[in-house]
Amino acid sequence: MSLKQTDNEIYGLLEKEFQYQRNTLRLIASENYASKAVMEATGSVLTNKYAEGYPNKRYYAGNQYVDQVEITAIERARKLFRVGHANVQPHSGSSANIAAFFSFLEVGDKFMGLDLPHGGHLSHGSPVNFSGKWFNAVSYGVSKETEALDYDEIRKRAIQEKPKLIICGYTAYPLLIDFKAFREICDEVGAVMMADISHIAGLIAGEAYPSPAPYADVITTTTHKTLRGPRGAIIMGPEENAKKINKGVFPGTQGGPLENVIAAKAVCFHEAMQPEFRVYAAQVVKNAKALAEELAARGLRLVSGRTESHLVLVDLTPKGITGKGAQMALEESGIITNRNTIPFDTRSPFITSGLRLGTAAVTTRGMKESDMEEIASGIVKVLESPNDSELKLRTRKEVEELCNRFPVY
Ligand code: DSN
Repeated sequence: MSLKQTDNEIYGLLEKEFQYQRNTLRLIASENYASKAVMEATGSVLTNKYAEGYPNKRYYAGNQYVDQVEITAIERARKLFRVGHANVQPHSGSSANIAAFFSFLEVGDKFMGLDLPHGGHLSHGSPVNFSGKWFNAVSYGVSKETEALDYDEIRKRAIQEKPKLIICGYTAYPLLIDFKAFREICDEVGAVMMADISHIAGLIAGEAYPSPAPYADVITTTTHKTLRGPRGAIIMGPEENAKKINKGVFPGTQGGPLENVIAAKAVCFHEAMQPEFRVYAAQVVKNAKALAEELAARGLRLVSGRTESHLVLVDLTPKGITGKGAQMALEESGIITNRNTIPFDTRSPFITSGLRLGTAAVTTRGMKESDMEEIASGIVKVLESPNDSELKLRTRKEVEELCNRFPVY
């Protein structure tokens, strides 16, 4: 029986979400629209199969097709990211990061990551997360003046702290990362170099952003952000780290892999190898740059002053509105964003002084630089009058018109 016949309640909610995703502007930097092919693989019969272990070394019988799917995903990930080894089993970005830590660290070991309000991720050492509870996490920050990474300061901090592992790759950092500089710092202090490329994986695959592959000992990434695949993650690294990485995932931190999602990861890697994906990745960055310029021209202050990636971080302090207030007013206008801390934020992560915007999803819809002008204009008008109900209604209608010009699915 179909979902509609079996469970009309959930069917109805999925229908509503489908229309909502179609008719709103999705500017959350970590979201995208996966292809129908990716969703078909995610909803496939592989959801029925247990496959603990690895291809040709499973703990359950009946994996002849599952093995072929997982091997295909591994081979495609290796080719796409030009790495010696790929483990495609992690369920999520945080699961991948837990596994990476367990591959290279013992509980209690010291590691260093970017501070959360400066753009780091929860799993990069936040005291409320496993990474900060089970490990001795120390942090580095961005420069107060430039709001960019200061590699001399990071080096000094690494020499002082002597961490066993250093993470680069972030959640809310708009500029390019100098992966070679991190390699040099890691070599100087004898640390493992871990790159979490969750946000920028699609840009790296499409050659619109430099790759850490020549430098990093271990690379983690989600597959659903700029890479436009299913919700999930992978871990990569040079061939010599294959055993360590695999043990960190299974049996270290996970049981049965989600082979349906692994099939969808394989589909997404195939899509990302096509020439049109390269065009897509370049357009994501062009759109983010255009959006940043238009927002700045309309008086918003950009953290780090600009973007070199898919995301734009806005400091709302001069506008006298909080991140939470801005997120709500924009949501009421059909513009979906997320509040975000900014470096040296004086507000809590629940309120925040910043707003994070990303162009991966709107670029998938086919939008270009000129459309970013329209989006920036709508955003700024709402932020200037967040309590104007008529303006929000009008903006919502304009958003729907824009979305109708760029349909998804
Ligand atoms: N929640 C993701 C993001 O939005 O960046 C990171 O896990």
